[in-house]
Amino acid sequence: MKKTALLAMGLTLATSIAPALLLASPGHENGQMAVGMPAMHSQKPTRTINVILREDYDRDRPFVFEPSDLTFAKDETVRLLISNEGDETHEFVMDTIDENAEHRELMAKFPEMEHDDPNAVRLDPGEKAEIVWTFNKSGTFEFACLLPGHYEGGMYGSLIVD
Ligand SMILES: [Cu+2]
Repeated sequence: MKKTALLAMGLTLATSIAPALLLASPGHENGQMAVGMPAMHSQKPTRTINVILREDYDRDRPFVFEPSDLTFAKDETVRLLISNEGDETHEFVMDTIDENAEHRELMAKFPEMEHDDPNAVRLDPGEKAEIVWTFNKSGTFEFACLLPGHYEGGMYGSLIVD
């Protein structure tokens, strides 16, 4: 009887730990990144920011984010509603400037590479997605589209948390 109880306890522990391990992505404990973290369920966004991804071929650098810069207060939780209103596939990736540069180099070598990260979305024309995010670290970061040629074509902006 005692043995069965211990075994049952062992099973409960195992099942309660497994989902947490699955959720934690490698290198980002609890999803915490330099740029912040996915909002906890208990943290409701205080505002929605619409971010539009599109092209404007009248410009020298035709790949466009609207707005072109984002500013948040430290510890703010926001809902980013990201819409691709262009004719090409685009991405929205929030990270440090260095991480984005590294990631961009990788994507230039492996254009088929897809990210499955909470800080990024890739959208086909007409698609929308949302990211609910807590900016719990201050600093100067960047949002960018890392598809080959798009960053060089103007598709990045500064993301400031202070
Ligand atoms: Cu793009």
